[in-house]
Amino acid sequence: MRKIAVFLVVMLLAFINVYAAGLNADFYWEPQTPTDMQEVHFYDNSTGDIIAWIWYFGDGSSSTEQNPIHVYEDNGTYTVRLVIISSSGATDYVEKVITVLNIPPVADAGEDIISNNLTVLFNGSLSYDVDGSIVAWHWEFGDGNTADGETVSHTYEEEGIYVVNLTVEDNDGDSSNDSIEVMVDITPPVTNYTIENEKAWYNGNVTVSLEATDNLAGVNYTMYRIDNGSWEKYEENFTVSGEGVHKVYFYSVDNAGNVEKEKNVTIGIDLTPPVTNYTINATYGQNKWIKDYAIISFDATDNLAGINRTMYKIDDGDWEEYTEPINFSVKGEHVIYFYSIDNAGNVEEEKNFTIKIDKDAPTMSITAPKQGYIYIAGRRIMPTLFKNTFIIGKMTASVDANDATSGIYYVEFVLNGEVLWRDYVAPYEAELPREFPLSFNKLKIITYDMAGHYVESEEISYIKIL
Ligand SMILES: [Ca+2]
Ligand SMILES: [Ca+2]
Ligand SMILES: [Ca+2]
Ligand SMILES: [Ca+2]
Repeated sequence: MRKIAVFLVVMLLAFINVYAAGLNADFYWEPQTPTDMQEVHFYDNSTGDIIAWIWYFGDGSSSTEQNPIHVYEDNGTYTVRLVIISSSGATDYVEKVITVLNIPPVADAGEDIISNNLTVLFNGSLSYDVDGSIVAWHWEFGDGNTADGETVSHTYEEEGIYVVNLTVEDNDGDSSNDSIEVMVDITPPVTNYTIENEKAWYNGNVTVSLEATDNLAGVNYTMYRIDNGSWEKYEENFTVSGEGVHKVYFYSVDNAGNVEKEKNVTIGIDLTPPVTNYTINATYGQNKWIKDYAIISFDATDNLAGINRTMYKIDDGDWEEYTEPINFSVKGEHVIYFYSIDNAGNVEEEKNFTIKIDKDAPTMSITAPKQGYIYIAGRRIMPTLFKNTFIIGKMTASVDANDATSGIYYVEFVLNGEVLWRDYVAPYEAELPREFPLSFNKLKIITYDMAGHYVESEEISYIKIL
């Protein structure tokens, strides 16, 4: 009963106060829903003859300015009370509830990553919360696995491109996220070379082009080196020159940093034609005339690439490839042409030699003395009865000799087993020696050609008188 009475008195007084002074407390603020980092402008909107304002911001701090500015240190819901006092000493107050918002955190998962290792490090330390602190980092690695922590590492099972998501949470329970792309590439690029008309040996400059491919990250660059030269970055096709055996080394690096194992290609350049020599195996007579046949062989040598083939041609015949020694027995004079080609395609300048073959014996007929006649002073007088030959006085033996191929070398007159005379010049003759008073003789005449063939006469038996 007493309490109610006091309450009614207070209410009455208040009513009288307000009514008496026309006092009415009111305020508003900007911005309507601030964050805990923002300045909140409170504006007095009260009416009456006010001489003092007392603000209670609800977080333990206060102000006596008419339009104070206040910053809340933490988000939350605060009851703000404004008390006003009039010049007559009357008071009034009003309370309003202000909601101060948290600022959410900012997630930063870092830059996109290209890794040449299955194990990748992740760093979320660039994430921040301006009005508090980050209390949790949650990673989703894009392969179904997750982990928690500011910095974490994850080992992928296979290469690929993964989207990694980081979610951070601040001390007020707000969260945000950020995604990066992670390319895991552990396979080096593959570089291949191209040489037009590739072969073992070349007889000129060789142009080499390189092409590299990569599975994921792409090719960053390709390097090459010729022999012991310096490594060069490959930009466009290049030329290998100079006689010799060259080696070109090359490899590529991908954008993940995977380095291909060095490869190489051997390039042989041969600019020198081969040299061919010939050998003639034969029995030689005079003036390089060969008796019966010749075995012709060619021997070719080459500085680098080696002999591909040796070609030969006889007179106006067709070119043929030399494979084994040639047994050549065509009579007469012949020109043999030849050259070789090496495995690089260098062609030797054509060379030739002449070969002369005689396969036939000469022909011969004795013109004097003829068997079965009587000769007197060199003149044939008459035939004898039993083919006996009688020569009386001076007598010259003579022969008609011919050789169609190599020609006559000489005619040899053999008397009683001993050489009487050799005649090298036609007419072929020998004077028979004089005898006293008489002698029995045997004459044989042999004709030789230039190649060494010969023909022998029958033995002529004669009785020489004087
Ligand atoms: Ca925050
Ligand atoms: Ca790669
Ligand atoms: Ca050569
Ligand atoms: Ca002959």
